[in-house]
Amino acid sequence: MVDLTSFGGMVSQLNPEALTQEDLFEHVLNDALLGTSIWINIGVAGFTLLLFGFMARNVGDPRSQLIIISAMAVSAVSIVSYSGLASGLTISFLEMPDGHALEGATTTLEGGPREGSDVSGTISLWGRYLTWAFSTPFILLALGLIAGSNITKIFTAVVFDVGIMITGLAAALTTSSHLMRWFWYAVSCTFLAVVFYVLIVEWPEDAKAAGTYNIFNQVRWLTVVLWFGYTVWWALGNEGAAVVDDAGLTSWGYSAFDLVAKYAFSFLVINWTINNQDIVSKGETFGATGDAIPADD
Ligand code: RET
Repeated sequence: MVDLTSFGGMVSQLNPEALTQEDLFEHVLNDALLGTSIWINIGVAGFTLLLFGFMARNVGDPRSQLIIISAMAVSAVSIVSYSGLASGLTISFLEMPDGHALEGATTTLEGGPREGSDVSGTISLWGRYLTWAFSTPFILLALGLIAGSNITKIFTAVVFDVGIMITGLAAALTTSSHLMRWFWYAVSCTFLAVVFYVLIVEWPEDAKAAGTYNIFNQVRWLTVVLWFGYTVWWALGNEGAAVVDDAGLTSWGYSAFDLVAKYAFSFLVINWTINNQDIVSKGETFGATGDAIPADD
């Protein structure tokens, strides 16, 4: 008896390894959802970089400049991140392991020399997780500096933050076992809990002492809510439980979060810093590793 499913499976289907970077580049460019989720963000990141540079052109206080540079670095990394995705350098088709909702899925190439061909797998924009390891520390540095944190807490937040992103990258790229994908995800969430501890428990106290509680409180809640959103979105998207199984829609979710978590965040931080340079550079222990206030000489 002819098994029609396996017969269907014989219809030419490309192996992800057979794809060139050009296939990926063209696919992203020609898939409307995927393409806009990437290219629009390159434009916004570039625009915000120019805007923030212009806004801060007269800031003379070095500590305020450090906060502003840190917030601007988020946009700068973002241009690199999205360019990596757009060029096809940091994206891949992945064949999901047994038990994953998209096991056996195929994707039709949207453009380029092999337009219309089916590729086995779903597309992963893993370059996002990689570059978050470079952009999100700047968000935390800006938050820590505003809160008047000591170096130890800033270091703790940044180290675990990098851990979130690298283990998130591992979760995305693991194809050996469905369980291992979620194991990496759980490790990543544990690291997130450490960062949340610093944001929710430690820094608010420091910010009260520094007289920056109002702005700190605003931007840390924006951060906590959105970072939680990224975490949930991964679980729902095509790389997680695939409740949202379309790669373009999943990507747009992250891009929408990015617009607020990066650019609205940076705008609030920079705008406040420009107008409060006196408060920003006031604390004598800012950046210190101990609690002691240096004695007067
Ligand atoms: C992943 C999946 C694994 C579990 C967790 C995640 C959290 C990601 C976060 C991303 C924040 C990104 C930002 C980017 C702006 O440049 C990696 C999605 C916990 C918190 C703010």
